[in-house]
Amino acid sequence: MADRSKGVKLYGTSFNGHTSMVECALRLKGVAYEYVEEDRKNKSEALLKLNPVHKQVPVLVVDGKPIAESLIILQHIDDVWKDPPHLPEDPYKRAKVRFWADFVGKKVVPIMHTIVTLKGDEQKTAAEEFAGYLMTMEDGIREELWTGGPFVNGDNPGLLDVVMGSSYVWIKFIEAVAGVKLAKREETPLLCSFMEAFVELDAVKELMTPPEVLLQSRGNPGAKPTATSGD
Ligand SMILES: N[C@@H](CCC(=O)N[C@@H](CS)C(=O)NCC(=O)O)C(=O)O
Repeated sequence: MADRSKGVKLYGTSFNGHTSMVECALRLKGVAYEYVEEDRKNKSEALLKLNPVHKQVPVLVVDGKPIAESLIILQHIDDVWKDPPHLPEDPYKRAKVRFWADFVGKKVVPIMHTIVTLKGDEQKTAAEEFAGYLMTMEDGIREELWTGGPFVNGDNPGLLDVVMGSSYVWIKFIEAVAGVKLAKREETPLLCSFMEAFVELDAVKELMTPPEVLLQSRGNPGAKPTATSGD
C-alpha cells in the first residue's frame, strides 16, 4: 500500500493547464495535498526559493523537498505513489509515453498559446498546424501504445491521459474564443475519446473548469472557481 500520508504542497495558479495536470495526477492517486495559489505577477518568496531556476509554477513539495517542471512532477508522483500506475510497466512503452508527453509540451501547448494571439488566415494556419500535431500523436499512440481501452494504456488513466485530458478544457476554450475547431473527431477519434473519458472521471471532474467559466475569468485571472484543493 502506497504511503499517502507525506506532507504534500502544490504551488500553482488558477486557470493554468500545468497546475491542473499536477492536481489531476494527485487526485487520481488519491494523494491529499495543500494548494497554494501564486500570483504570477508578484511571486512569493517561497516560490522563488523553491524554484530558483525557472521561477515558475507548478512546484510540488513533498516532505519539504521541491520538484519543478510539470512533466518531471508527474513522473515523480508516479515514482512516489505507485498505485495506480500512471506509466506502463514495459520500458519501451514508458519511453513512448514520455516521448508523447514531451511532444505535447514542445509542440501542442505552444501552438495553442499562439492560436489565441492570431487572427484570420494566420489563425487558421496555426489551427491547421495544431490539428496536424494531434493527428501525428493519434497515429503514434495507436501504433505504439493503445491496447483498445478507453484510455491510452488501457482501462485506467495514465500520464498521457493526464496531460491530454487536462488540456481538453483549454482546447474547448480556444475553440470558443477563436471560433475555430481544433479537436476534430473525424481526424483524431482516439484522442477525442481519451480526453472525453478523462474529463468525466469523478476524481478530476471538479478541476475541469468549463470553457464558459474560463471565458468569464479572462479579465480576472486571479479568481479560483473551486475549493483550494481544486483548480
Ligand atoms: N515548463 C514548465 C512551464 C510552466 C509555466 O509555464 N508556468 C507559468 C504558468 S503557466 C509560470 O509560472 N509563469 C510565470 C513566469 O514564467 O514568470 C512546466 O511544465 O512546468
